[in-house]
Amino acid sequence: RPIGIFDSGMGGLTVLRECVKIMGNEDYIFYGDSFNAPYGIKSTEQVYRLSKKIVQLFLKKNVKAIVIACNTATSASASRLRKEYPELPIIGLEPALKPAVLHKKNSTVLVMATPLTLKEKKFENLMNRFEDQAKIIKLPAPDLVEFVERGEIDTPELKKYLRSILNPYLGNIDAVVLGCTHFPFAKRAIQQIVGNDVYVVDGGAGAARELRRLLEDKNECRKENRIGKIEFLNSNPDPQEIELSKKLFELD
Ligand code: DGN
Repeated sequence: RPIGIFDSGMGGLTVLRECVKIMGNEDYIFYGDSFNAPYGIKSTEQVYRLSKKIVQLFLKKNVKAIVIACNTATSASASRLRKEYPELPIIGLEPALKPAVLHKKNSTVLVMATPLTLKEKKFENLMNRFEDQAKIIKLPAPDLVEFVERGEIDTPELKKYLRSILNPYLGNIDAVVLGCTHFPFAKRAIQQIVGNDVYVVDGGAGAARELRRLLEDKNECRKENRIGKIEFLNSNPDPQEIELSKKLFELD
């Protein structure tokens, strides 16, 4: 049985990549909801409804687990969906605050994410857990999602945008958390701007490890040595969306 992974668009491909790295023998279905992107400026209820529709589609395709490869959709819908589908392993993504804070004592951590993720109670709780160990600054970066959705991950315009939002913090931060699954596509550009001394971290690899752990617990990991299949789906009927998904997935 396949594993379903979804995002509001292309961002979740960064998580799919991490899953394939450690479980390349599994089959995956990747669903990008580009037609309804971006999620980051919608209401919690709207994002929950969109996520639930995708979960139902995945269940028709008999998935054995689901990764909500979107920080925004995770904060808006993961706990409700887990209650509604208690048998189904549902893995979510959340800003990787822990490794960023633990990286260095008394550090200043910049969290880049969508406005909705930063506004949700879930993020407030996460921040409360680490607030006495680090100074945490929130930086909403909704336009970065749009750049990635257009396949722009290394253009002068993208770098200009990143410089404009990161400028006020340069020289004063120890770590940057990429709290949106679209952002690792721009990791190289972000690292270049903040400098190599700053630790730039995202939650993709951690989510992939959690998926493996849950499947191992249920004894549902594939054992055979094979190369798994990946099916790319998108809510936008334009075939270019699938082409872009494949292209971004294969980028390193
Ligand atoms: N990729 C999504 C996330 O991780 O929050 C957000 C993209 C969006 O729809 N704004």
